Amino acid sequence: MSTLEKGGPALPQERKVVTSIPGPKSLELEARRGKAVPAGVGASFPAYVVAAGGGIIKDIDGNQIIDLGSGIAVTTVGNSNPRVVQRAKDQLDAFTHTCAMVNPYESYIEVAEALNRLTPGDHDKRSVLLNSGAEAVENAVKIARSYTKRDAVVVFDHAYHGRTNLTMAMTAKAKPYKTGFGPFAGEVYRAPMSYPFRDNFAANTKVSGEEAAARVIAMIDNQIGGENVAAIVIEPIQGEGGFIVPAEGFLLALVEYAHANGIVFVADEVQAGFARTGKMFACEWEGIVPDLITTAKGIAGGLPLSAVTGRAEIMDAVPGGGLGGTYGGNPTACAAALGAIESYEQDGLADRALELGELIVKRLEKMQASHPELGELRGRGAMQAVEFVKAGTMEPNAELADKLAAYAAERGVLVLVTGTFHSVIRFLPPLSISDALINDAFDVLEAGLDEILGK
Ligand code: PLZ
Repeated sequence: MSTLEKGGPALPQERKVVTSIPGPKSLELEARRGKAVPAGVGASFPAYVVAAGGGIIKDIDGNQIIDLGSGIAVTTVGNSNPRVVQRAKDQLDAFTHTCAMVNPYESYIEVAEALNRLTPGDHDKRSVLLNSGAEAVENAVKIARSYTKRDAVVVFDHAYHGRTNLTMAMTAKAKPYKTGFGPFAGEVYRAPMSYPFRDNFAANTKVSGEEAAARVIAMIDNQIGGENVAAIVIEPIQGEGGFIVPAEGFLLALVEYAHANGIVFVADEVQAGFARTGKMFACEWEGIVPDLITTAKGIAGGLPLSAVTGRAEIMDAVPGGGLGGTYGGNPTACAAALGAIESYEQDGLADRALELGELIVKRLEKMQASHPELGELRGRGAMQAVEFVKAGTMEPNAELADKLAAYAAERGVLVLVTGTFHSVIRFLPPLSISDALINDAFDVLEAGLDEILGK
């Protein structure tokens, strides 16, 4: 058992199903939740948690569930990672809050320094700390607008950037994120994404990264004018959109266009960042150096923290007092982040992400060999997904994704369904999970697929 698995609640690293899932105690809590919490707050796997660590989530009924979601890509270093917990506990004993905008403290600077060091590019950088991914994206746009003195923001099909008013406008999918919540912030323009599976299937040819970028550039030139664009904001691998990995060269061509036109290039690494893809940041796979990078989720091992990191001259364009917030860079979240970053760097987590990715892909390829409904396998490292289609077509198969996720849930395996067409199952295990648990989970998924589709 590795140090990471031993961390936190030291749960036995095995799947155990002792009741139906959700069990009776979880169902009781679900009923209570329905009377206390608004219907708009969903819960896709309503087994109520009492402990989690390694690759296991233990629920209130005593079931032990294999975690292939990491709380949506957050507990990358493992739940209750010992380095995170120790530092957070020490901080809680020292002080809980002063407000970094009133009485600052060293850990805020340490986190900023670590982000400046770890993000791509060796130019002079600054980082501002915030609370959520959406808040980081909002601030990146504020900073880009302040620096460029321009308004327009370019985002992409299938993008997800958050649930605040500006980030809703930037997010692509109407239901459940936008419908009924308008009017949305203005000056947000959507460009076509490079989506190799669908681009190439439809055209029955290969749309290169450069060609896909040319579609975007034509759209910007024709509909906005490059000189009016403050920022191009893109997830280097789209998360909620379905783990869409753009064609090689797409991101680089956009960075070059941005720089030729005085546009700030923003990489939203909220979901793909922090060793998840086998490199500290997903941008590194494409050899690009963004001007600004937004991070959150994996940054602090489960505590709420986010950041915008970027070129000093851009970040410093906002006058004093223009950035901040009561809780931004909360001391306990900063302490946790320092523990998480230590774990990424000292526990070889990027390499572990690659190993896990290889294992997952091997298992998925085996399933794909007998089931053409697995339209495409894609991702990098421990950020992998399968897009389900009706066999031999590119018609999304949301029903199959849902059925398989439900089959897995009943047997104690948590997977998350995602994608614009709700037809993608994504695999985001904590990097503290064992190979044995991955194999056990995929045995369940394989049997599920055979049962649902007929072998
Ligand atoms: N940018 C790339 O993935 C959050 C949201 C799930 P917050 N993704 C999970 C849901 O249904 O709310 C996300 C992301 C990318 C920004 C965000 C927003 O991060 O911390 O949820 O605000």
